[in-house]
Parts: sequence; C-alpha cells; structure tokens
Amino acid sequence: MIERLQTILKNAELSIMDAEDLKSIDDIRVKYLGKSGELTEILKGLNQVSADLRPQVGKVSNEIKNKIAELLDQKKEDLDSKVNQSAIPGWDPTLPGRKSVIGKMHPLMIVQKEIADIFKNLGFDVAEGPDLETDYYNFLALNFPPDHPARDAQDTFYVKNKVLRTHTSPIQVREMEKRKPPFKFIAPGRVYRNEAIDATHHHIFHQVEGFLVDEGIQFIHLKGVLDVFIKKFFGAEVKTRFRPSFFPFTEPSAEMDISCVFCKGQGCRICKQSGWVEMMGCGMIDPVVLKNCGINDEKWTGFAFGMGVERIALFKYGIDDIRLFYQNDIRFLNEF
Ligand code: 2U9
Repeated sequence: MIERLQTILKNAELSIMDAEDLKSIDDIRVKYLGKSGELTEILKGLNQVSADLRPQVGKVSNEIKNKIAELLDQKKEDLDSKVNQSAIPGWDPTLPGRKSVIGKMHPLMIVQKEIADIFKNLGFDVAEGPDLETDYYNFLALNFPPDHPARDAQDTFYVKNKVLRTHTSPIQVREMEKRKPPFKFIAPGRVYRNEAIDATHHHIFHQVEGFLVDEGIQFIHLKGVLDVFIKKFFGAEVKTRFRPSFFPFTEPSAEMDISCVFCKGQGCRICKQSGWVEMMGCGMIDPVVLKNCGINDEKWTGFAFGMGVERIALFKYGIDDIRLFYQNDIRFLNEF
C-alpha cells in the first residue's frame, strides 16, 4: 500500500512538472485529489486496511495529499506569473518598482497658508463663502453705488443673475449677519475680475481679507496689526507706511507700503528706486457697511484690510510674472 502511495506521488510529480497550462493543473488536481481521485479513494478505503497498518497508511496518504496540493499551488503560481509576463510585452516583474510622484502644495497655497497662520496666531478665525455671489453681497452691502464702474460687465463676470465674486469681502458681510460682535476673522479665497492677462494681472487671483470689529477700535489698532503681520511675514527689519486712499467700504481708507525687501529700502529696479512697494489696502469699516450688516455702528467700530496673495508671493519669491503661477509647469512648481 505504501508503495502504491509512493507511485501515486511520483506520477503526480511528473504530471505537474509537464503541465503547461492552468487547465492541466486543474485536471491533475481532479485526478489525484478530486472526489473520486486516486488518493481520495485510498483514504476512503482506509477501513479495509488491517488495523496495525492503518495509522501508517493514513499518515502517509495525508502527507502525499498535502505534498501534491502544495506542488499544484506552486505550479499554478508559476504559470500565472508567466501569463502576466507575456500579457504585457516588455514588462519585467523582477525590476524594482517606479517611485510614485507625490504632489505638493502650490506656491500660492503655501503663501496663503503662511498668511492665514500668522493671523490665526493673532486670534483671527478663518471664514469662507461661495465663489458665485449675488449683487447684494458682492456690491450693494459693501456700499458700491448702483452706477459704480466695478459693476460694469467689462470688470466683472456675470453668470445669469449672479456675479463671480470680485473680492472676498462678501464673506465678511455673510459672517457679520450670522455673528454678534466682537469678532475678528480673515477671509481667504479665489476672486474673479474681467481683466486682460499680463505679467501683473490675471482674471483669477487670490485674496486674503481681514476684519476686526470691537468697541473703541481706531486706526492705530489697524496699523499695529498690519505692522506685526508684515514683520512676521517678511522679517523684523521691514518697515511699513500708510498713504491715504479710497474704497467704497472703508472710511478713512489707506494703502500700506513696505520698505523694499530686495534692496532694504535703498532703491532698486523692483521698487522703481523709491525704496517702498505697495502691499495692501485697508481702512476703518464704513459705518454704512456695519449698519447694512445689522451691527450697531454707534457702539462698534472696526478695521478691514485686503491683500492679493499673488502679489505677496511675487515679492516673497522674487518672481516677476504672475502667469507662472497658472501654467502648471512642473519645473516651476518643483522650485517651492
Ligand atoms: C467688509 C468691509 C470692508 C476689505 C478691504 C481692501 C481694503 C483692499 C485690495 C488689495 C489688493 C484687493 O487684492 S486686491 O486687489 N483690497 O485694498 N480690502 S479694505 O475691506 C472690507 C471687507 C469687507 C464688510
């Protein structure tokens, strides 16, 4: 009996060695291990073997059964990998895998996050809002008169009866309607203007606007917060100065310049020899705007500011063309 079992194993080994496809493997499995396979038959007939031989015959039968199953599995794996190799011509599964390219943050998002982090550390919240806005939130609530040139279709993209927001200010209007003062938050986001594209303009760009409302807020608070922000962002040696300006939503309004980060205020090509570069707009929130948003303008005052992320990024990285940010040139993006 043991000899018969050894012969079965030998024959099975030879057949498995010769097998050239998966079908042959299945056939061999049925022939030896199937319900009426040779080995199964022996195991079924164990009760007819004399009692003293039975344990040994049982043990060897099981060992051979396991061995054949193992050889079949191994051969199936070999044939499978051969099939895969031939299915993809030129594919060598023994070569090391290719390193996958891991994405990273876009330079504009790096700068936007840096700006946001500085204000978050100063206690500002971050607010967001829709890109597609109503005329009310984008213009009217912000004190833009109905005939203001910014409302013209040559400056603003209209989509049916809505507008693609031209600034992130409507976020603040929506927040003010929801909250009760005091509050301070920033509103980062993408904005849209109907402009011709050149080295310093794009029809899509990013802004971070900021906003603080409390009792007794004066222009000096605005100057202090923006000076701290600039020193944290560009370095402690950078100076700030404020010039009068005009925006419909702030009164008084100002432009903030910083001493040129390239020549340290000495005068160069970038700052047009003046030693200063314009960085952002700001002002005290117009009481009309506060009133529009349901805030008691007798009790509360506040300041607001707005900066273009692209402009800040150009200065941070010493780049002279805004279009580079939108060309998805991997060589440019990998610099950051
Ligand atoms: C509310 C009230 C006031 C946000 C402000 C500016 C000044 C400003 C420009 C800078 C360059 C936009 O990216 S830019 O073109 N922004 O000069 N923005 S004050 O003032 C607000 C905002 C919301 C309710």
